[in-house]
Amino acid sequence: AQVRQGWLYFNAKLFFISTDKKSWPESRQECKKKGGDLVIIKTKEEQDFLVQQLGNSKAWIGLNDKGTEGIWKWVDGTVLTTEYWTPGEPNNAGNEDCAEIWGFQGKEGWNDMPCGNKGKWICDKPAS
Ligand code: 2F8
Ligand code: CA
Repeated sequence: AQVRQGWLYFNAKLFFISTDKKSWPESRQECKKKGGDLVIIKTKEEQDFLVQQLGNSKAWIGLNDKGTEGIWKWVDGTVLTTEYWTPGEPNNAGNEDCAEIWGFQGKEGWNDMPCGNKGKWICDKPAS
């Protein structure tokens, strides 16, 4: 992908994958500081692109069910339509209200995790 100041250009959006690790709320703040937000994934193309970029790692995405258990919402307030959970997820294994994306081979997809856990994160913003 084309790189612009640390952001990756793909399908009219810019994506930033951190190397630092932070909680989900802290990760979201970092994205906002850079003029974006945690990533919203609505197409298979974007999902596959991010899995490819992650390689054998994982990162927070802009999806949570903090408001109502089991009702997953994107950071822009929209509800889930197309879902890319990894098989067996979300399992709320110990109060898991925030979502991450796995690039792990054979387990590609989303997983719910405790929001306070520290992980890498992915931001997006419009390319225009
Ligand atoms: O096996 C999937 C399962 O793996 C971990 O729990 C053992 C994850 N939790 C943490 O890493 C804290 C779960 O979210 C995940 O569902
Ligand atoms: Ca889980």
